[in-house]
Amino acid sequence: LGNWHFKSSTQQTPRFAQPGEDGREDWNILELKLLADVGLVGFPNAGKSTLLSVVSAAKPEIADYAFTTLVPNLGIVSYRDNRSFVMADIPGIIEGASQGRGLGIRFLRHIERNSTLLFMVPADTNRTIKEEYDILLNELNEYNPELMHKPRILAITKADMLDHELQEEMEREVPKDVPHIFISAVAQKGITELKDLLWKEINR
Ligand SMILES: Nc1nc2c(ncn2[C@@H]2O[C@H](COP(=O)(O)OP(=O)(O)OP(=O)(O)O)[C@@H](O)[C@H]2O)c(=O)[nH]1
Ligand SMILES: [Mg+2]
Repeated sequence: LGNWHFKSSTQQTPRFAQPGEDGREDWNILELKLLADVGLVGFPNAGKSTLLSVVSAAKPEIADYAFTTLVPNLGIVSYRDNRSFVMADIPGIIEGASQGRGLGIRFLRHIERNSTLLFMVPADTNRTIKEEYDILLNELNEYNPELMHKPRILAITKADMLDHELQEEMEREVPKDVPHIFISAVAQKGITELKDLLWKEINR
């Protein structure tokens, strides 16, 4: 305590203070991890930022090239009866991300603190939905197996590009062990149902 601390009406200028002690010097590296209720997981161009821009007031950059999103974006999604939840749009993940390919694990860590993961596979993928979902799942598992315990939902995005027949065909090849939904952020299809699904998982 310095001399200021010992000041009183009768000791207006105390000339004493407690002796100082040795300090400690440290270097610390702090890691920021975003905290959100829902984390978007998908390849580049899956439509993650577009979805965030449709369900929240966030204004992420959107474009038809890979790695448009370079830093995570958060948005608040309003839900029925004045409730809301937080959604995190993170940069796209590619095969090998857990080994550092693409933007790699720098952003996978942001998924660790999201309570529910929304996997997004575009309807126009040149793989099958299941193949692409499995690659994403594998990258997350390689990065941190604990991520496998988080509730997951699979959204097949850009469903406006599918006609009824194509969608039925895809419906048959969608992985069965995860709840799925066809959505189109552009045509606002399946968005309310998606929010219902997410809300249910978040509050499970
Ligand atoms: N037809 C159609 N196109 C869409 C839809 N959603 C997104 N797109 C288009 O897909 C492209 C990629 O969209 P983004 O939202 O930037 O994709 P992203 O997943 O955020 O991509 P990265 O940030 O690179 O990881 C853009 O050209 C969008 O206009 C959709 O529902 N329907
Ligand atoms: Mg993006």
